[in-house]
Amino acid sequence: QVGVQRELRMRSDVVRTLPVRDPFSHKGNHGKGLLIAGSKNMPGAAFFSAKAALRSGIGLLKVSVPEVIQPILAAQLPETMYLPRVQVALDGASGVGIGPGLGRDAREEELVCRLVEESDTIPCVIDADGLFHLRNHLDLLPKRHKPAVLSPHPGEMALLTHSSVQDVERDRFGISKAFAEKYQVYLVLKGKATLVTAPDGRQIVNPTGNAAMAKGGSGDVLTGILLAFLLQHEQMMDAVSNAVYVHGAAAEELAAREHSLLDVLASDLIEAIPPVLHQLY
Ligand code: NPW
Ligand code: AMP
Ligand code: MG
Repeated sequence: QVGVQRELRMRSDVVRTLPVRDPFSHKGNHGKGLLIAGSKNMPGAAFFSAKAALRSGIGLLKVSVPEVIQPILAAQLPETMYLPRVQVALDGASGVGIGPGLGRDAREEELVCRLVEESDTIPCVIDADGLFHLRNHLDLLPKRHKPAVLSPHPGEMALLTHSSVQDVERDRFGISKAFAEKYQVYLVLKGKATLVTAPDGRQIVNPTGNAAMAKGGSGDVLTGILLAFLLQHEQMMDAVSNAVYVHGAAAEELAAREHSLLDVLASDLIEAIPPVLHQLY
């Protein structure tokens, strides 16, 4: 078909494009991430995204959560800094992740829109409830200088396109391309063979992953890897494709060793990032 640019992400593409750490670098060189995630009933989502970002090389991370869950998270994850949700501001961040476990309280809608506007020139990943709050404000996306990255599962994609999950699954390539071009975003349509589409319509199919990932929290892990990789790669398409590849490879790594497809937890996926990266470097 004329004009169709689709490729399968190969292991060699990932190996060739993973970031190289300068021996003289310091933490400030590897991204200052701000993650707006978690709520009273979903502290875990914030934990998964934050820990995955740290395991994926991010230099500094601030997590903005409601004050009520801050002590629980701080006890579990002392490597990050915490910012009360009410005071959230970009404040020198070089990349933002918005949405995992945020909840659907209407008060968060304004916050999501403000951050999408204010993070105009830096990478911004929007997932989960961030997508829910943005669903009626998609016109903010093409105004950004730096394209945003959206990572919907098919249910969220149906919400964004006012269609059904069946419609999305029937034409993953076409629906992704139309959306990414219209809103000028990198679209990560999750599922078996996650499909990444660039704002120019170029598409990359991810070969890694398995059904062990069909469990709560898996997507939240990907948000963290995406944020970390966007702050360390030169090219956004490489960052996004490599994040999706490593996320799926973590599940394969677990299934190939001591796990079955039933017993893998989101926390296990995070702990499988190190062996996957070790093999790729
Ligand atoms: P059904 O009915 O299940 O078949 P929602 P969510 C549909 C946080 N989490 N993959 C699905 O259809 C997230 O970060 C916190 C997935 C249903 O109608 C979010 O902030 C956790 N869904 C929040 O929870 C662990 C598919 O979409 C709808 C689908 C809600 O996120 C869990 C589900 O979407 C979770 O990550 C597909 N392939 N196809 C924690 N421990 O803190 C169709 N659907 O309502 O946005 O729910 O994804 O769980
Ligand atoms: P979420 O629904 O946001 O938690 O995201 C689920 C994650 O797990 C996405 O990255 C999906 O691509 C992945 N996933 C879920 N089920 C499967 C499956 N059957 N095969 C491969 N990947 C899957
Ligand atoms: Mg999700």
